[in-house]
Amino acid sequence: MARPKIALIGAGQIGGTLAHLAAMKELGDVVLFDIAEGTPEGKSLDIAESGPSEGFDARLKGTQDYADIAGADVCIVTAGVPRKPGMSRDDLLGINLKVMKSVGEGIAANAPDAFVICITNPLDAMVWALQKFSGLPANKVCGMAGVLDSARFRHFLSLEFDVSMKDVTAFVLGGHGDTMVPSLRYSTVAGIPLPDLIEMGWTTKDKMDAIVQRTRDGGAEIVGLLKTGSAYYAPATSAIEMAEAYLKDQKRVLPCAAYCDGDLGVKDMYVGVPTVIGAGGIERIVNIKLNKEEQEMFDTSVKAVQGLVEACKGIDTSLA
Ligand code: A3D
Repeated sequence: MARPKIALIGAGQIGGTLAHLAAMKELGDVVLFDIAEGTPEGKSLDIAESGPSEGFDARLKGTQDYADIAGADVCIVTAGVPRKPGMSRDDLLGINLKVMKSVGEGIAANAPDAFVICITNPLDAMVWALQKFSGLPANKVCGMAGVLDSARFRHFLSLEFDVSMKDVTAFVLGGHGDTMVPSLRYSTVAGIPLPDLIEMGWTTKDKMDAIVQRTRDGGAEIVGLLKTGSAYYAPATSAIEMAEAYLKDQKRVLPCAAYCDGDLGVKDMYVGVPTVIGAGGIERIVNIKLNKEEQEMFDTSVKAVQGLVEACKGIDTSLA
């Protein structure tokens, strides 16, 4: 059986890291696409030359031609511009919307059967636009954010409790922005929910609130440290987790920006919700029950995403 084909649209910081991870994990052959001449070719060759030492079998190709992504099984989209210090994700809207149009058309023409994972910010609005521009089925187009936000939350929790992060599960819902909803009730250490751990004296509500806020600010913390560009190791790793779930039909339960058509009360929008990812793409949305406080936070987050979607419709009338 031929190896799967993974197309990476955007060969910048995240794109290059995705290519390296996909090759090292032997998920398939990799095509790196970018408009910047030489960048995808150079990164592909560099990564391919790490193969003999690492011992992986994967072909890598860099290109400026969409024809090279033909028949891709997975497309991961990072094309666009990232944040600089002082910028919010939403400041990227106008520039990245135009990029989504060309990427959507390129995927539709060359890889219409692919599972598409968007990473470009502002995430929830960009994945919505990408699905509209590409016309691919909504269950085959999703956005990576929840896996990353949950990973950040899990990392901070594992430090707070001094336990392995393997035993920490966490859920972050809503839009990928300042209004995201890290859920204490649905986050656990070995199955013990965080509110119980507060009662057991393992931590305090104040410390949990601080960790929730640090999770919300997780992207900005890294932008502030790097000064040029935004996070890329953890974002790439998170998207690879989703791609692997699809390629290996793992039926992983992962939070991601999925198309909601009435799910969790959200209509015709992409927003972060728990999903099941397998060979069918987004096979299911897990319609969890939110309590009053969580619902209010989720509604605020959905409203923020709705504002960005309306802004997209204002910029590109074909989306209205
Ligand atoms: P960067 O290193 O600048 O790479 C972006 C690449 O896109 C560059 O190589 C550009 O040449 C290329 N590009 C620009 N326009 C096009 C086009 N029309 N077609 C093809 N390629 C194009 O950025 P990065 O890799 O650090 O980040 C990529 C995106 O991911 C940004 O929008 C970030 O804001 C976003 N991001 C999202 C998350 C989430 O959790 C959702 C996390 C981190 C970054």
